[in-house]
Amino acid sequence: MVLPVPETDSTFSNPVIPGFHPDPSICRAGEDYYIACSSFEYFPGVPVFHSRDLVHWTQIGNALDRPSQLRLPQDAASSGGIYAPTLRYHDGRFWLIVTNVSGDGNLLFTATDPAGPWSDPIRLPGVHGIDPDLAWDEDGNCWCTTAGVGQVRIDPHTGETLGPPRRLWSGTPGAKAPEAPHLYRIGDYWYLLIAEGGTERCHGVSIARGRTPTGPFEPCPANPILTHRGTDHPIQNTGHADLVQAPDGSWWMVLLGVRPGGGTPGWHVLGRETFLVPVDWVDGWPVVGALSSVMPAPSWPLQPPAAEPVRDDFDVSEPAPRWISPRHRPAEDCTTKERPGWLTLNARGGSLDDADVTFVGRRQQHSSCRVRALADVAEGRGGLAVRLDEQHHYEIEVSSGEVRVRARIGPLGTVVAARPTPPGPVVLRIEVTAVHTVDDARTGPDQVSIGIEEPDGTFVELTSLDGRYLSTEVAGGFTGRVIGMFASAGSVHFDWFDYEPLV
Ligand code: 6LW
Repeated sequence: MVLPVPETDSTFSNPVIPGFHPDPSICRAGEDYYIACSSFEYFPGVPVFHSRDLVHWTQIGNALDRPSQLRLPQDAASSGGIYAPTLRYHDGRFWLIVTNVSGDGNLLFTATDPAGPWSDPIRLPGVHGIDPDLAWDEDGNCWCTTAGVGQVRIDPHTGETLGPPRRLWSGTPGAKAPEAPHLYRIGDYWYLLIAEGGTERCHGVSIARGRTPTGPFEPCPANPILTHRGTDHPIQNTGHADLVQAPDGSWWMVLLGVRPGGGTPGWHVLGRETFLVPVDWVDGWPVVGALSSVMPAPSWPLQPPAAEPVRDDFDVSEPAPRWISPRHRPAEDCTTKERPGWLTLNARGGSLDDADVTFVGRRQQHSSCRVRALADVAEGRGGLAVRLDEQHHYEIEVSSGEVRVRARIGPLGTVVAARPTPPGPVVLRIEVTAVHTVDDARTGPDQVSIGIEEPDGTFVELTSLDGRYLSTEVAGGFTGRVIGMFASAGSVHFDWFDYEPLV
């Protein structure tokens, strides 16, 4: 696991958006940059970030925060739901196009403020495939390009397709899964950027160019212009990129990558994260800079935001945009209105093994972190959990009188520790510690220590579990760990939730 290196005034640290933030799409409006990422089965969906320096990003909302925008049925699979977005700024408006693979297919949204509200969806029944892209030509035609690299002209105001679909490019011969297309008019050419090789260790970025938005396109002789396939680079699975030009004329690429820990090939637990790398242009082709965890800073001053507070004390009317839930989150299930200053979770009935669990969590963004929460279970049962999906999660569950730790790994789910606990609110703790012994192939990426705190703050560990079983290499899927609170019966009230990065 490559550990983040604190930035200096001449460097920045990758990933620029750590944690489960895959398939980044970027646009610029004046001096402001925005990124949108995939969100799969989670509600609200499509996190939107803002930056003024390309390096520091702050989540300003979720584009899909209403059921009328994001319909995820209970049978929506984990890693189903919302696939890759494209975010663009055109004609003074923001445009977002995504695919809901568990519902309505390709959907288009607009907003005047990317922080929201975003519109209700414009459906695109004539656009097939995932990873839809939007590009406008000088005549005002809007071209929608999709994975496999098909294309159709659309009316972005109605969703109507205008004209027949066409195939633009099949990618590099022998490379599978040409996807994540983005079309740009740069200089005298139209450039078609794609990912290929699949989103695992063979992932890469390739590009082609043509004189019109519909081609024909000639592949770049240097394809793939970015890949870490076949290397032991600490950042792997690099692909699914998007390009943006800064006000000073320089070009930059955002892309997804993973940071496996625990030796080679390693296990990644934070999902596919968003990275930034500079791009030069040579003979009309992009040349991507070397991607690493420490990068030379851009030429402009960096504008780091205030550090995120460790504690969320729920003294708010609505949960912050970082809080997400599987599939949906009726307001009455997760509210700060029942007990002001507390977050109340009203159990819908399912456990973490079920699709309808009442769970609200935030993405784990650091390889080592300490999570604590004060839970009052006088009216129910629940606690803290590290979740990848319904078949991969560790949790500490407390009810009046007993606390227990349960682990679910694939088909196996079992209580691994239990002890009596006195009545009354209790502080629960999950502490994730990255293991840095990279030469011990038997060592997973991290250890997950789970327990409670005595009234004097003394930590009583109930058990410590191997983190490799909550990794994508074990569980599969497109997401990453989400750590949060759950209720499995009745009502559970949380006074505060701490997320403290340790590394
Ligand atoms: C996405 C595809 C991909 O639609 O994985 O990494 C899929 N790229 O482009 C889900 O993230």
